[in-house]
Amino acid sequence: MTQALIVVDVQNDFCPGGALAVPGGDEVVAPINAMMAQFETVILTQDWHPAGHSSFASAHPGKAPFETVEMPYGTQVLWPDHCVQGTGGAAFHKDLRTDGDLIIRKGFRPAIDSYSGFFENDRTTPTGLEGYLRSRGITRLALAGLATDFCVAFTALDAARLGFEVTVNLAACRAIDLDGSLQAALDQMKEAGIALQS
Ligand code: VGL
Ligand code: ZN
Repeated sequence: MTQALIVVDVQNDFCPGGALAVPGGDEVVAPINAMMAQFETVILTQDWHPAGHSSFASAHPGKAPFETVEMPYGTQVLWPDHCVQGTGGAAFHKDLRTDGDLIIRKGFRPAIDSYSGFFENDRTTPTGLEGYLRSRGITRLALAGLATDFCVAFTALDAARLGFEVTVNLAACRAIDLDGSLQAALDQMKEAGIALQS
């Protein structure tokens, strides 16, 4: 099998009641569990920040969540504190199947955020996921999870840039949609030749 499923950040903090709740975030669990049965290789990503992470508004005096700040690697949206390592908010949704082959944690370096499962937000520091997939002979990827316009889109765009054939299952994704970020992400994914499935 040359195809893998990547399940992006289906964690409590991105579900209703969580610190950075994505509207309808928990609705992806059932369709993703069903998808998992169709794939021999399943990888889950997990947003995994140290307390005080530089992507948190609380780490920037005078800044509020959803404002932006200039970092050495570019513009960074500031988020409410979320997915802090070892907390319940960072745990996977309790109904999500987590019996995949690999869990890739990201966003653990204090000074840089990582939306993508492949590269941190400087778009160059690798997570190791590419090597894992290549050494397993995987060339095609299906993606689902949270959030469509941030971690799913960044992962999909990096995958396409690396030469993987990518499909995003939009029915199993939900978006944050900050100032048109969903439409922008959909346009960028289409432009990159990513198949969008609804
Ligand atoms: C995400 C914002 C901050 C995501 C993670 O999973 O889309 N968004 N950290
Ligand atoms: Zn995060």
